[in-house]
Amino acid sequence: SIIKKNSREFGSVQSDIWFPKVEDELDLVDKTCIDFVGKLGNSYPGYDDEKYMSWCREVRSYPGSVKIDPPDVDYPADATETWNMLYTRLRDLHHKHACKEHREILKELEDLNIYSPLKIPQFSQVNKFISGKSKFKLVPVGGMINPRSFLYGLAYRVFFCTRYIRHKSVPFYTPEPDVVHEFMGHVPMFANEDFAQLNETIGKKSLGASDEVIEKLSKIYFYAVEFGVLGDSFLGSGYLGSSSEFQYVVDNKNLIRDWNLNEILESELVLSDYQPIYYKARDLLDLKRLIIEGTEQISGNL
Ligand code: NLE
Ligand code: FE2
Repeated sequence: SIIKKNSREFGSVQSDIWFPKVEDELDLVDKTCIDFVGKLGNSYPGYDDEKYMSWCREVRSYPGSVKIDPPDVDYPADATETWNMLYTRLRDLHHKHACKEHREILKELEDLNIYSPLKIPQFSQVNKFISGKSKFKLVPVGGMINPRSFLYGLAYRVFFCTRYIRHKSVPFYTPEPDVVHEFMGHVPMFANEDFAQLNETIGKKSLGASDEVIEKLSKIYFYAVEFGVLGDSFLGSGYLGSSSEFQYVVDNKNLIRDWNLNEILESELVLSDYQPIYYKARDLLDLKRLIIEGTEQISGNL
């Protein structure tokens, strides 16, 4: 097999598995998404709402590129109402329980009128904001892409991100990433340099990695970024965008354990229900340290 060597940006990553050598090559990753509609059939929320389904299909099919921000999405009134209702509920929970880094940036986003209960944020404005802070940027995808492609993005400070919104009939929890999950969960933290580094660290270890290492990195990402806890405040995007799971984790602190890499690597990921266990670090810097050490340990001689 051909050994591709990348000596330009990542020192000595050597692998015969394809990986992007420069940011532009991220446009070539496989962005096929998990087909929740196909999987759930007529129990998919909104299945019979033809207007909603065809609007979603159109938004999801936009072929994103790292080279240019997408044009703004035209959100129908229904979508904005769902956003408004969830934003209002979540804001209260965020105010009380989200970690201070997340709270501070959310406030800044509101002060700049990039975030508001009245309109769903647009990539153009959000990208201007976060790229000024940490050089992270959102690039549109249609749904949940495969872990390898997703992690490859993080290596270049690119966050593959959805732009449709969940259906109004089942708003409080969804297994699928949507704008509520992305904007209320993930996005604010990308303005934080330590968090950006933590993500980039996981991403860089994925470049050209074996499937086994990709699976381990995904678990670390999952328990740290999607469902992590910092001391007695909350960081995980997986519940920061879900008013029902957010309340659940706040009410069930007995489910929160100290970070434990071996346990994490042995666990099975739960993708369509509240988590049975959450892991915590002392604070963001502690989590960053745990990620650097953990990813080092599993990718060892990469
Ligand atoms: N369960 C989350 C929510 O309802 O916002 C979405 C998780 C996406 C990975
Ligand atoms: Fe997510």
